[in-house]
Amino acid sequence: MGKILSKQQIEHYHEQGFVAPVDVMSEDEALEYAQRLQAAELEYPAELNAENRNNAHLSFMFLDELVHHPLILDAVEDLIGPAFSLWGSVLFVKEPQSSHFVSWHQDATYMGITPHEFVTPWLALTPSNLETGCMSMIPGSHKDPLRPHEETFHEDNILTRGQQIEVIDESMAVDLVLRPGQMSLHHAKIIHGSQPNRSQQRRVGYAMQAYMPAGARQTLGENHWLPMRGDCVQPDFIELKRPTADMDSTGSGERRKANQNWANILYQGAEKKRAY
Ligand SMILES: O=C(O)CCC(=O)C(=O)O
Repeated sequence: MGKILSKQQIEHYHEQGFVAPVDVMSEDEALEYAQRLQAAELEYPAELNAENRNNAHLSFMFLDELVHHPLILDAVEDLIGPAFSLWGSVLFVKEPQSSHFVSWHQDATYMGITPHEFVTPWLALTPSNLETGCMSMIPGSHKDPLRPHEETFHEDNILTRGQQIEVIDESMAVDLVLRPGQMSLHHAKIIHGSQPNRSQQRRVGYAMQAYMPAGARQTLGENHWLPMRGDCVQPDFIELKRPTADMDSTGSGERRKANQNWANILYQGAEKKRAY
């Protein structure tokens, strides 16, 4: 038994590459966070539109709260040990009846972080199911070497390069159905993706992407980190500061810096570049 996850859940993560569902908060609490997101979108539309959903925890207090949620951090500790920091976060929003999807991919491919032992908690703020376009995983695929990804730049693909793994046995896929307030945690190398949202409601997932164990390093860009637990300091580590109020100048500056670094990393060697 870990701090929060059972022995079976921890084994499942290491064997299958993911664990779900894990209860984090009540459904009502999660829906309140979804409402806070909508209020922030109305107040600061340019800061949270479809092209600007990376690292918003550096600018918004309710997201800073989520990336520091003790239960989420306890689960992360159960999987990667007591010392870790946060690389970044992504709001994955699919509007009602929209065509946006996430192709089969492995996070470790373009993130530039080694070793490939980082973990992403994905918290559902609204229902995530077959109709709204939940994530699906190929169990055990994190144990194989990274697969080649074709860069499609498909306009409905949410990923930066529309990168996708061509040949997948989809009959193996496991769908991660989550109620608001539940999370999944997935491994850096697991093959995963998601289908469009065919429902009448928004599908909002908050990916804390990702928590890095001590010793992990960025190899394609600058080492920007938000320390979380234990000692993760390294010589060229650039510690990001937390916001003290929504859109305060500290947080906004830190977010700009982190997003620019991300764009440099995620588009390295790409033929095209999107606005995010
Ligand atoms: O939200 C989705 O549908 C996909 C998210 C994803 O690929 C990730 O969190 O790594």
